[in-house]
Amino acid sequence: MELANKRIVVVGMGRTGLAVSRFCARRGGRVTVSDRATAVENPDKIEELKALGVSLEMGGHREETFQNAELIVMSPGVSENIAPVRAAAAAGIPVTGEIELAFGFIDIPIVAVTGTNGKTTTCELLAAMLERSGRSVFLGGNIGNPLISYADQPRPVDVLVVEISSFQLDTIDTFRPRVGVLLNISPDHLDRYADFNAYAASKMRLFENQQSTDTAVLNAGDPVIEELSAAVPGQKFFYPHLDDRQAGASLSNDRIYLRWLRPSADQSQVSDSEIDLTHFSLVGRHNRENACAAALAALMAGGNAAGVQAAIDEFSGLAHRLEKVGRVNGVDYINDSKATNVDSVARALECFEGRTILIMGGLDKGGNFESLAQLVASRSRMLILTGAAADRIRAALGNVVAVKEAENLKEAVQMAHAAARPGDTVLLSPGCASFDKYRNYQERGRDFRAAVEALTQ
Ligand code: UMA
Repeated sequence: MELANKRIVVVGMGRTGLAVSRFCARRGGRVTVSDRATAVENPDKIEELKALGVSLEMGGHREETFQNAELIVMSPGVSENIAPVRAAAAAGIPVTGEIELAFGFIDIPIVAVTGTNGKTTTCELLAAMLERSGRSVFLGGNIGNPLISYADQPRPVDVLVVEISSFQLDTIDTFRPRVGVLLNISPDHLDRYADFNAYAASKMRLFENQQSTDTAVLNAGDPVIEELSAAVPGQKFFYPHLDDRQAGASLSNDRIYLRWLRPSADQSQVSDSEIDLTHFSLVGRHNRENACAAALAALMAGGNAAGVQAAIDEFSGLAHRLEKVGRVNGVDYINDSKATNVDSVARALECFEGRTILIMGGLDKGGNFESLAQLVASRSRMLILTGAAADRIRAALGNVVAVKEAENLKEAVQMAHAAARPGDTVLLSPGCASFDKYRNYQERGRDFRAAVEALTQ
């Protein structure tokens, strides 16, 4: 795509908007970045953009700016439904997203991972598997490192591993991953989508431009994926049950059995590999399933079984995802701040044998908290609520468990400390976004860790 001299409006000035503005301006685009906020997160970056000739429109999106554009590039956190974008699209002005824009400038095979939960862990594991197989990798996308930053300063790598959110898929047009991985689809972001079907359809767009020679790695244990996968055009590899399928992965307690097709010029050769999970340090069946998906994708993207095994043995997990941040008086404190939807709270609760004191709350994304009732009743001694969604969660779960309410996370941790008995687990698994009180889930997780550390000071 030719960007020189094009009037480009970049919508949103977060990480994506900054990277897109830089990219377009360096290619001669006449860029305006428009943000509804009056102040931005990275004021130091403003000078850099100004030096590149980028105009800044802060404190709102002006209809006229959008009508004047020849191309509009959305940040994923901004809905295409906002009025100036809708009006511009109706006037025939092209509206795209960062992933689509980046894709036009990239000619290295892309392995893309989406799903409601587990994307980041799977991407990190997959990248490690490829690296331990001797492949060089760029890891980016929704994980926090915009894909366009790779297109801006390409380095010679063998594979791009890209985490993709539904928001990012909403603005694709030709984006085509050679290997697409879909981990699961459960209700999330219902504050942005009309309903669950619209959200699920967005996730399935990962495969819409794939061809028969491309690969789709699909979770057969997810009923929504099972139903929607018939329309996937590429070669399908299912996990975590092989059944009588020709290829895919089958998971038992401590082993993954992989049957995969080695792509070759004339015909596909079937290969069998086994991966030992004895030293895999992540808890929960969902993480072993994620390992199946990562292993299949790694093998299809040029990795080998030895590299997959080495990464499985070495992987130590990620911060804010079932991360143990302390043990006080025989009680474990677990930071699962990344659990921003209801399904991820369920996965977390399933991981702990003993009783939990569960801390939930934050900004409500329209989740169905009632669906947690059985698990909370059987696994939790107490539910401590904090943040904007507290009333809705109390209404949904208040009849199955003792509920307390805390002003903030520090108070929630102190309450949990007072109520916990040795052998219990105090689990922060909010089931909500963090934006009511924090800039992001990482900040919330760090606040939780600090409150736990303060218990022993
Ligand atoms: N804004 C407007 N107008 C609006 C709404 C927002 O101007 O109507 C502005 C805000 O004032 C802010 C900017 O848009 O300045 C924020 O844009 P953004 O939310 O797209 O944030 P980025 O920093 O660009 O981060 C995005 C992803 N954020 C979202 O999808 C919400 C990051 O994923 C991603 O890491 C980053 O791009 C790089 O690719 C975060 C996320 O929460 C981790 N993702 C969701 C998830 O994983 O569930 C999808």
